[in-house]
Amino acid sequence: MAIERTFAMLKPGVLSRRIAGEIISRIERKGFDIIGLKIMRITRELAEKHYAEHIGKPFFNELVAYITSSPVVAMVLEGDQAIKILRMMCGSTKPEEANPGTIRGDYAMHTNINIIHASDSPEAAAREISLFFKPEELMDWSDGNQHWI
Ligand code: 3AN
Repeated sequence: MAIERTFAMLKPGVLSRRIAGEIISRIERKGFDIIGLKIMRITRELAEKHYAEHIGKPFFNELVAYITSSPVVAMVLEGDQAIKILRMMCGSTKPEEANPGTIRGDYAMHTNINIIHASDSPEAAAREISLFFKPEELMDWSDGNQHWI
């Protein structure tokens, strides 16, 4: 087993569409432990840090404007190979390439508003978790079901 933590974010629009519960439900059913969860409004400063790798790209300003435009749901998820498995569940960045059954494949039409973010590497996960959550906001818990997941 390789227990990992990953950062996930339901982007602006998800709360307005009333689909946050459905998406979180998929994540829970898969078997992830939700160890951090909050609704927040991302500041421009945080957006620029989070998307630092995209500074200078043609879509950067639009991306920051979008991600700061209304509240997001930020999460820290834990589980065996959590980073890779959550990325698989999200599907490809471009919704037209995301398979049906993935979150983007089922809920998104446009790359610039592709509804969910998930860390793409252990380094990104560590960086993003510390950007969005204080250590005391993360809760380790065990329900005795791990044997079945
Ligand atoms: P992913 O979110 O799948 O890791 P990244 O890191 O390449 O994809 O892109 C981060 C975010 O930037 C995407 N989720 C999307 O919102 C936006 N984005 C990426 N590529 C484009 C693009 N070509 N046009 C508009 N927005 C984009």
